[in-house]
Amino acid sequence: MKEMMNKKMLPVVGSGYNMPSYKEVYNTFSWEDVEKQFTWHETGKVNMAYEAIDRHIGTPRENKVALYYRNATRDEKYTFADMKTLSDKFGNVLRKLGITKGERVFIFMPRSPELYVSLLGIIKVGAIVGPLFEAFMEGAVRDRLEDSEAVAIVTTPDLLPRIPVGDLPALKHVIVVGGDGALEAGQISYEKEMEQASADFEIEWVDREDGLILHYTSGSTGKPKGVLHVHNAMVQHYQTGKWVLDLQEDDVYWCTADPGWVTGTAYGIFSPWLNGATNVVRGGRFSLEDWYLTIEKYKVTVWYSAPTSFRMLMGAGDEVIKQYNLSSLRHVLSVGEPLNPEVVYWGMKVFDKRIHDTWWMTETGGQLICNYPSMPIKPGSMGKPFPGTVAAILDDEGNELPPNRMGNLAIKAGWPSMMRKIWNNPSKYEEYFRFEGWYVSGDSAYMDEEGYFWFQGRVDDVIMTAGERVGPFEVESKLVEHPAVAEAGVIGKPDPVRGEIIKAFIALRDGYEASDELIEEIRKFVKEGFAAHAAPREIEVRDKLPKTRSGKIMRRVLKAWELGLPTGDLSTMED
Ligand code: 6R9
Repeated sequence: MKEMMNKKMLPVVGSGYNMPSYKEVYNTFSWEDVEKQFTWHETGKVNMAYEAIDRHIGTPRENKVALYYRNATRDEKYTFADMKTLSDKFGNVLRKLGITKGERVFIFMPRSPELYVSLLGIIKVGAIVGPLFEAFMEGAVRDRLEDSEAVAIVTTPDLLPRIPVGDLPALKHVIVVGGDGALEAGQISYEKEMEQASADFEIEWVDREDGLILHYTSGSTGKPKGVLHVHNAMVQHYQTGKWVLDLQEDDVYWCTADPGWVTGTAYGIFSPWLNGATNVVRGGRFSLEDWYLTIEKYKVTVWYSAPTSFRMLMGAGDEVIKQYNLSSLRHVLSVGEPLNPEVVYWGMKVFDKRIHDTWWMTETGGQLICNYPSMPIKPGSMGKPFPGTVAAILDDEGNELPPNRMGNLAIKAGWPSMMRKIWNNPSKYEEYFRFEGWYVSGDSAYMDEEGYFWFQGRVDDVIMTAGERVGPFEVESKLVEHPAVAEAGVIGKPDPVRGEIIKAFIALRDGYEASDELIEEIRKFVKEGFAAHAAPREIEVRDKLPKTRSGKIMRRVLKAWELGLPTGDLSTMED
């Protein structure tokens, strides 16, 4: 099967990247050299918000735009100086409420400048910030606030009904952004407090190992896990911003992720601002035209998005792209799910850019396996480990496997942005480190002879059919190469003879109708173009596939549907 994978290389395009050749730095790089660039290396006084914002004050970046914000009704910009003043003020608002270091303060609202100001202010008082997707319903909000014993939450009037205040004894303050409705006892107006707050603020210096952010992530069973990251993560956010995002002084950077997802904080806030980059934030749902318009309007140069979005753009056809001027784009990246080779080739065709895949997880806090702009890439591969980190494929006993063998993707423990705990759940944390010295990701992958890593699926998604191990991703990638297929999710369905058979759920592109002939044609397409044993025996057409808010196809939900089993925690599923 592996031999069937497309191993075509795409060479480096352009020059002048921050990162020299990968080979050159892999063996010489040290995280300690990165740390030395921060003053806290000597003073011991750390705060992420200081490094991301305040540090630029008094430098030529002071009046540079830190944040461009736009939604249906607002169009605004904020300099680094503005962000400092506003977050200092919000820090004072929180201090007045008595909020102190280590307490958990949540944010539950749509993307807006106030969200970013709040997040920085929370960090400035040394509290731990917990960002939530605005689409969470009451149960999801309750689980997270209860588990973390949050003392305050910043939200909007629309979302207030979804916060079960009465059930949350630890929750003392509800800060409401916008709206002129009457506030109830315990509710505080953001605008009123900000108006009165002084901009004279003394930041809370913390230890590099102190808590910074709590991201809840769903597993396949049980309640969501609270993944805790610490201020030290900045070392990774800073350096990956240099070498992976390739942020340079004049860049206008757009990360499309919501801060409810780790990508929207690590790479939507910390990494770009640590590097002093101009950050674009767009509010509202995905819209084809508005996405291209955003790139055109701000002359976005570096664009970080997810396969699901790229596939939607691809599915809409190339005509629409011609109506926009996207020539500002210099560097394009993807994360969250495997990036199908088809999408990479499409990117070459329509943007004349390689789309650089990056692999990492909520738990890893930062990018770990990437395609670097200064490195030849192989479409379909996640790339190579970031300098300073070691990745390997382990068997189920923890032994390292040779190239081309599928197994557990693991990272040598100890990179700067690694999670420091699972809130209230030490045994869950330890499960990740069950093989001495390794963090076991739960992803299944293999490494080729040249050290490129190839994603196969979550370990529990890998299919065993007639004695062959099949990674669902390879089959999905072949399926979306067919002109009629917009999206595909592939699962193993129990079968008395073959162990499992391959079943595909697909959504069709606009203009295609489901029919027996079309299904048979798609099956043949995979069989002949990829591998006979990997052709789905069953193909079912659906209007939409179940996806997380970050765009991941939820194979476990497909499987539960198929087997008529409970679907588990669905709080992160898209509507
Ligand atoms: C950042 C983020 C983590 C899981 C991870 C893997 C999948 C992420 C990927 C990828 C293939 C990539 N994933 N990036 N799979 N290629 N480039 O996504 O965090 O939401 O915690 O998800 O996402 O399965 O284990 P998170």
